[in-house]
Amino acid sequence: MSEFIDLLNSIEREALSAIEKAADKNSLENASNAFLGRKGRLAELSRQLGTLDNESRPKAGARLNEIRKRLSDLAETRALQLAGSEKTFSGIDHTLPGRRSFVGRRHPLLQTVDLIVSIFRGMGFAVAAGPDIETDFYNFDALNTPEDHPSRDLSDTFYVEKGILLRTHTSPVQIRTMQSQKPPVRIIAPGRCYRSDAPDASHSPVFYQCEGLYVDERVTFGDLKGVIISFARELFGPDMNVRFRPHFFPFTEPSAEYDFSCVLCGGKGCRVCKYSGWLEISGAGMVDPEVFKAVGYDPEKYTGYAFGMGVDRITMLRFSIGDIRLLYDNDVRFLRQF
Ligand code: 2NL
Repeated sequence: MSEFIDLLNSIEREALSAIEKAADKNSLENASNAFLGRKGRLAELSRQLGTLDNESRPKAGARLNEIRKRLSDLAETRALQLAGSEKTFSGIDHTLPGRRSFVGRRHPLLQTVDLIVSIFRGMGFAVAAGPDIETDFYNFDALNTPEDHPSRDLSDTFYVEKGILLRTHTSPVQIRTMQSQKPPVRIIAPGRCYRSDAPDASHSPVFYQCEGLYVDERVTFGDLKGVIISFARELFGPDMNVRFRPHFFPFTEPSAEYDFSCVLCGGKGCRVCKYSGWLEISGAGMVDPEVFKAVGYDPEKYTGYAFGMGVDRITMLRFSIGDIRLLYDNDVRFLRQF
């Protein structure tokens, strides 16, 4: 009798260790089958119970059942452990929330360029473009700018080498367009410009400008005023007023600077317009006959107007941005707001 119990005990130890050591589903199944299966060690011992005497049989049977229970519990626990470690091994926790993807957007300056372009397209203007690196002919000479004009100085203009520079306005685009096509020409030229300015709240060495040009027979200053007023009202609303003040530019005659009524106070006077009710936008005028000569247009036959505007200034007014440098820092915490 005790021999049989000893045998049971040793098989139990053997089985416990085999199940414990099983490192994957397959070896666990093999160990379970070897001891608990229909043709396994316990089944074999169960059959041998019949050879025991009537007194020993119930005790041995109870012990056998106890072992069977213990082993199948352990096999179950081990199977769950192995299933758990397999999940970790896959490296993916399907219950984690997803990562939010970063959605970019158009830069506020280019949003303003798009808006300006769409307004002028609506008035029949085409969009022209040209190189950022220019010659002094296209940037200055063709625009009737004197050889000794201060804007040509090294302190005002970035030179790449003698006679080659970063354009200080987009006028060269208009000169190139006039050289390559006959009137009528009705274009706007938006783009990046460069001036050797120390950066502060209202100056950046890189900035965006949009110029406009209309050349045909019998174009007048009245046409210019009409286009600028329509633009102002489409941009900032129907209550907008525009004011022209006499000025001088080498490339236009007569020339004017133009102001919009203050976007913030509507003309009543506030801090933004320095209590004048007006905001200076840029300059405009009738194209100087000298410019027409430089591009091969007959100044007796054609007249035209040209105007400029600062895209940065307009962007700052649209979005109430107080410092131009914010537009060039490319801090996403700032850019995300527009
Ligand atoms: C400003 C405003 C202006 C022009 C730009 C222009 C272009 C050609 C011919 C004549 Cl091709 N004029 N552009 C005209 C008036 C003003 O820009 O404040 N500039 C310093």
